[in-house]
Amino acid sequence: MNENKIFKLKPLPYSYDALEPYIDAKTMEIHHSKHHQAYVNNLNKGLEAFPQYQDKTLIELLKDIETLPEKLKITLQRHGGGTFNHEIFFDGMSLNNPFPEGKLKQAIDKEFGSLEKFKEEFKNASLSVFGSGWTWLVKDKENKLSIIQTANQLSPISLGLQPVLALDVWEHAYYLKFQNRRAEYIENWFHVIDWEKALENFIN
Ligand code: MN3
Repeated sequence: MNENKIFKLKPLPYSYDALEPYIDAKTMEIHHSKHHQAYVNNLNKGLEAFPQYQDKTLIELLKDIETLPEKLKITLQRHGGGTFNHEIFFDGMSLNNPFPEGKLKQAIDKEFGSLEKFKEEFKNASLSVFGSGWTWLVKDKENKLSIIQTANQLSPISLGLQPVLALDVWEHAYYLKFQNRRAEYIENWFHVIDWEKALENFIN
């Protein structure tokens, strides 16, 4: 494969320990350098046999997933989604922007009633993901917000939805620190949502 066509692991915009004490450095290191890297590697491997698709961006491939040859479609569902979803998740965390503002705050108040009610609904959705998957705050083409779950690594992009916030609820995202206590992981994640990044996702 041409060097330029190879997808690369997106670096974290902060250090592994930047989200302590809410998300621990060891989890962040393994999650990013092992799990996320493996999705990127497998995406590149899966694309090797399809040179005619190597000029496309990851978002284009995920959007057009239904038009892809079956084998490539599976690669995109698993490893393309895995690559993209983790970028949204990791880029969406910091300790710097703890409250929603502007248009996103208005949209959350309109759709859910308040930030607290949004959190309650998001938490319940995250607790009820069965098996491995994700919880998302997404917007549709009319800018309407909703909370959805996706199984495994299916990306909202492939459903025609724009991700605003992503929470990884695969056990690898929290097991080292929280073991089976997913509720505690979710509560801690609320402290590290980067609401400015979420606003950027919402208005773009
Ligand atoms: Mn993960």
